[in-house]
Formats: sequence, C-alpha cells, structure tokens
Amino acid sequence: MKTLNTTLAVLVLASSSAAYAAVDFASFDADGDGAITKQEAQVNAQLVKIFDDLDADGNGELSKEEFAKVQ
Ligand SMILES: [Ca+2]
Ligand SMILES: [Ca+2]
Repeated sequence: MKTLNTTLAVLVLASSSAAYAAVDFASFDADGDGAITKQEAQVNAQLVKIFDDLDADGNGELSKEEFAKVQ
C-alpha cells in the first residue's frame, strides 16, 4: 500500500510539473551542492510527501539518482 501511494504521488508530481517552473533536479537544488535537502524540497508539497520514500539511503538528502525516480 505504501508503495502504491508513493507511485501515485510520483505520478501526481510528474503530471503537475506544468504548475511549476520546472520539476528537475537543478530547480530544487537551490544551493547547487548536488543533493536536495528536506529544506530545499519544501517548495513542492508533493515532493515533501514522498521525500522519505525517495531517500533510499535515509541520509536526509536526495541524490540525483534518488530524485531520478520521479522523472
Ligand atoms: Ca542542495
Ligand atoms: Ca539519500
């Protein structure tokens, strides 16, 4: 069920991309350090919702590889 919810959230995030300037890694990585922190994710409610599921290694940041799941 958790997986299904995550899948749906990812789909919503992907399909709602038109509502944002861009749903791509660089647009979320505000400081350009190559990782999206929870703080940087705050700009997108959907991303906040699925952040913990995307953070596969649980380090509190999304790497490019982890974020790629939403694209
Ligand atoms: Ca960053
Ligand atoms: Ca991570």
